[in-house]
Amino acid sequence: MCGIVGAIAERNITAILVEGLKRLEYRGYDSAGVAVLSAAGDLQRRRRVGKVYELEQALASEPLTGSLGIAHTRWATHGAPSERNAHPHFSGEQLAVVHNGIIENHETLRERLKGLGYVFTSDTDTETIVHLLHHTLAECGGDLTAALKAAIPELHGAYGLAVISGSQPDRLLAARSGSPLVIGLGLGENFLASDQLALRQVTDRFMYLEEGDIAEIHRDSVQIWDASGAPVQRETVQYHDGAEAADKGEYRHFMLKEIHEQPKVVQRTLEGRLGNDHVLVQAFGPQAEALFAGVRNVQIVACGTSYHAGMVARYWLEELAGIPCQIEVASEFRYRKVVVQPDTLFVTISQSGETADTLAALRNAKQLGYLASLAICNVGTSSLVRESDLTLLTQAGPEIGVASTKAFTTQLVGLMLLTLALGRARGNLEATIEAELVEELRRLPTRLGEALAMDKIIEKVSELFAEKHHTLFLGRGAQYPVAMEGALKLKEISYIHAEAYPAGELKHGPLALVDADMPVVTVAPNNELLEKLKSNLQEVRARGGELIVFADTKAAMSNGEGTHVVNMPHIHDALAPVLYTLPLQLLSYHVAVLRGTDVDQPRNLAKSVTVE
Ligand code: HGA
Repeated sequence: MCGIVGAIAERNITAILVEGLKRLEYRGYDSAGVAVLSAAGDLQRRRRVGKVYELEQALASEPLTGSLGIAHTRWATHGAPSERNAHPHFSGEQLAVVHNGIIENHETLRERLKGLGYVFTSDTDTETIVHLLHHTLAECGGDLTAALKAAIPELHGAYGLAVISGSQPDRLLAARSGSPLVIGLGLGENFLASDQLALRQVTDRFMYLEEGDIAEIHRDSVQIWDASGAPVQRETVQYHDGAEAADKGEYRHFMLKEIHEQPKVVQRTLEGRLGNDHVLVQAFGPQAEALFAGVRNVQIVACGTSYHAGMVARYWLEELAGIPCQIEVASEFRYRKVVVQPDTLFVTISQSGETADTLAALRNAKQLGYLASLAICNVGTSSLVRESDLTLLTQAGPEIGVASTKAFTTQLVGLMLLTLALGRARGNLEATIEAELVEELRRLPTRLGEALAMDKIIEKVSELFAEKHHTLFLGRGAQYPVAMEGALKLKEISYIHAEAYPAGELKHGPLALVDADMPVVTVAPNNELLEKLKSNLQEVRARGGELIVFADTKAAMSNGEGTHVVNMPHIHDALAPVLYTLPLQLLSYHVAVLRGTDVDQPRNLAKSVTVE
């Protein structure tokens, strides 16, 4: 989290930095700041608490002009969101740093630097970096690049760094370990950012830094050293589309736009991956075919929404592919001793591919003897993808809304492809069933479009929630994780307390909470669990609870007193988790709009969780 932008050019770069920050605001937004070196050689900064808009206002009344600068939008980890803690941090009058990540040995460094006479003006871990660099600079005869190289080994933890100095105005320095950084290449000017999205306004050519890289960026050249200190070339990638992703278009919020993109991006995720009647296993990488035949177990590790996608996949993998599957949240998995079953495929799921806990879990897993690792991820250039043996890229396109929507449904599609590919490779999936599901997958985008057409009805239903403080979400089987995802969406953007339960658990405790002030949301596809689910719903009605049921048209459920049924298009049971996610996303969205919350950037959260 946190967003970094840097620029070195001939023209004034302040507006470019601020525009870049706006596009990165999804990564963190409790405060923002910018430092620019003026033509006269003064390093000046503006910092503000709040969103980038506040910084923009400050710059309107007190402008900064210069052709070298760095900027930052923050999501605090060390020290409260305040102006003094906002980046850039300075040491002396000539040196400025912005940082994404966490310096774990910041206390030791702080004590040491204080002992050397440095005075700290913030509570951040980041300030130790800039003073350490300042101190090292003297030892390196004023050579900023040499000083950065010498200081880096002393930093323990994760960082993406951008550094500028008034004493060496010809360079912008960058270093990456654990937090993504990309260089944007211009003509006679170059840029730096946490995400290429920030720089699409100025260039379409990018160079991604690898773990351990240090870069010296000049106006017309870039030099990179890898983790061993050896000079390296990184590939230049050119993009031809995708710039529009940072635009809301006709929609009021990015989240709504992204919800409505789902038929299109699910279609894209399927493209090139389906044969006539089977999944093309090569979609997972050249070694997939050979590897999948030997997979006897699957371990999935993920966080948040991606974890819910993994939970759905467990039902699929065991039921359709006959493969035992375990799933765990990455922040737990990475810190416990696990027993690895022989021939286990280790699967990670992440939208950004930079999720710190998931990445750490993958790195641990590599030491533990798993058969191979597979990343299901939305960003092809991410660390997770680069460090995994196999990859399936979801084709959701950039997701800006902090609450994940299209990333989740495309992950589900990727996981269904995996289920079918593994089921066949293991000889556990009948060819006719695979062919039927492939056909259903082809129809899925149309079904999703039909589900989105229920928007007006769902908007009306959302009024039931506007004044409520608590809700329950119920589901059975693979719909239980869908209920969990529905509850998470509502929490994230409307701040209503929401809990999900497998419907059969209701009577074991949560039923005690049900009364007229606690709406109960249920997803009810037309499967063999439907009758049992209907009994659970009776249990709720008998306690005066108000029910909102998203039900298959064939489930024969109808409106009644205290029961609001929204009929959903009929769909094959195996794909119901994808379809039933959509009405729950729309419900949360409309409730949040009614309550007037910040839908795209909910409080206390950030996109792409690159800190632990
Ligand atoms: N640790 C730094 C940067 C935080 C960060 O990267 N958040 O995503 C701080 O607290 O300012």
